[in-house]
Amino acid sequence: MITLRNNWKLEEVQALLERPFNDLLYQAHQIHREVFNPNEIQVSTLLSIKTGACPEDCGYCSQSARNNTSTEPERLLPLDEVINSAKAARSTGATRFCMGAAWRNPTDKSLDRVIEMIQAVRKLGMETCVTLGMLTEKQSQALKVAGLDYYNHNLDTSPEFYGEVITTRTYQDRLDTLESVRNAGINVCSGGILGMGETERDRARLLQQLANLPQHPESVPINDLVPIEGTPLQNTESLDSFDFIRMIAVARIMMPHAYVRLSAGRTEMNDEMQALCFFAGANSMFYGERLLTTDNPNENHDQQLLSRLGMQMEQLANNRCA
Ligand code: SAM
Ligand code: DTB
Ligand code: SF4
Repeated sequence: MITLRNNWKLEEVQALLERPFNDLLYQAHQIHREVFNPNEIQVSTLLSIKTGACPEDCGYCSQSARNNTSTEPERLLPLDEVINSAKAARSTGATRFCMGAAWRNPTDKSLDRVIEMIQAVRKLGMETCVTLGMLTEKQSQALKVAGLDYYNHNLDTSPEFYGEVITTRTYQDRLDTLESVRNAGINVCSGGILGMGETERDRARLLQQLANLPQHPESVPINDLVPIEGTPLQNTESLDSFDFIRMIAVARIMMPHAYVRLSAGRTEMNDEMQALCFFAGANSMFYGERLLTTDNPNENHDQQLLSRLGMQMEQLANNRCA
């Protein structure tokens, strides 16, 4: 029997993270197979629809105007380019198309253009996700009316460590955006980044924040920091692989019905590590050789990996991806 909880205490989360590795993975995997088919993985493809020149100062990001990175700023992509990318993603087997924009928040005018993109991608029979920064209640409702399936907005880290990484928007701003997305009836996609120099306590606090939201996010991306030259975090020591896998397992235990997404950082992970992440409860990933501005494993590699593991890509139940 799976019970959903929204009252996790920090000590409980820390105790889970510190369980012997095999005990933790066994516990997470049992929950995983009670709720999901453990041999299926949901795949989404990303597209950066507006790149760079972002006014925010996120210390990890290639797209902040404050960071001196090699990412070239681009204007909002024309609709036909977005449609062509979505068609290409659909032909490789992706069922969800996620569009990201380097904005603090969208203006109403730019939101109208994104809404056209959402409607066009839906017409292709794909699920839609966008990540556009902060939203007002009214903007969230407009996205819902447009038929948006998921909104991605990450808490990124613990409330305590947050200020070390981002100063231009608060943790509360992020919680407010998540609330407006939830109130509008859009599925919530929210997770974080590991390996930014945070402590284990910070990682526990991130999961506690996510799991203690009034309703668990439907999708929880766990990103391993992609260190980008020219950002304040470029030389951060990488997180131990087992600590990363532990976070996947604890996310699975705390949010049993969420899709836990093995997100950025897969190019640095070997196949065995990814297989352990799937065993620990990750059942979603980004598919296609580009994330937003950085590389992801290519489709051939991922198809081979899934085939070696006897896993399949999840199909849409309602046949929207006909
Ligand atoms: N501008 C919007 C925002 O920040 O909400 C949307 C795009 S932003 C690039 C989406 C998410 O990508 C961030 O919240 C962060 O969690 C993740 N991300 C960005 N750069 C990353 C990096 N170098 N390594 C890992 N994850 C990263
Ligand atoms: C998320 O949590 N990870 C994705 C998606 N949501 C938008 C983005 C990862 C970005 C990695 C760095 C880059 O490619 O710029
Ligand atoms: Fe801008 Fe998003 Fe990058 Fe932060 S993470 S700098 S808000 S694009």
